[in-house]
Amino acid sequence: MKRQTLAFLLVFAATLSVQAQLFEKIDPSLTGVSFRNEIIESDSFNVLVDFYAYNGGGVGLGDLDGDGLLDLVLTSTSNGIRYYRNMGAWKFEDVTASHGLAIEGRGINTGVLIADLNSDGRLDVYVCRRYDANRLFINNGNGTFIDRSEGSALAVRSFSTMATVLDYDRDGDLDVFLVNSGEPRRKGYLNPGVPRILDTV
Ligand SMILES: [Ca+2]
Ligand SMILES: [Ca+2]
Ligand SMILES: [Ca+2]
Repeated sequence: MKRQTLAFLLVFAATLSVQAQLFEKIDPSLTGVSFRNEIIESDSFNVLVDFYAYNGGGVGLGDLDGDGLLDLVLTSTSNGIRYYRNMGAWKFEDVTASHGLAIEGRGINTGVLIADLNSDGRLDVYVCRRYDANRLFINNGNGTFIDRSEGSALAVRSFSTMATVLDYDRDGDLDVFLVNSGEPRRKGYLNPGVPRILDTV
């Protein structure tokens, strides 16, 4: 019995050892991804006045420029968003400002959705926000973006937490489902199709 127990422990330890090797932490000084989700508290913004103050940011992955490598979009509570282009070999370049994905002004960023929202074959970016409208960025086709929030039905002011997509009406394009901490708590947005997507989604 003791031998069986010892054998079990050895196998268990070996399994843990193998599992421990599955991931390796790569230092931000090597990857270039130094962005942090900072939550800057104040008298007017803290968990006592906003129950969702610690909701956190989001992580989006997708090949935004079509070079075959997954690019990275990170959002944060108090210090904006970042768009990191994947350069290969675990190197990333911050192209947020040069590629049209910066968000200025008030508001808190929460989840980020990466999906082809206008059905042109290129991934678009949708950022959920609190204290401001959600933002819709359409891919120009080369990994640069244009802010098409204004006039879009997706510029929702409902303290959104996260969005996801599904073809709810089975018409071949992606519709959006939003989860909010404000009202309405949940809501779906049907995509009317390519010709109208930039005006109303
Ligand atoms: Ca890429
Ligand atoms: Ca698109
Ligand atoms: Ca649809």
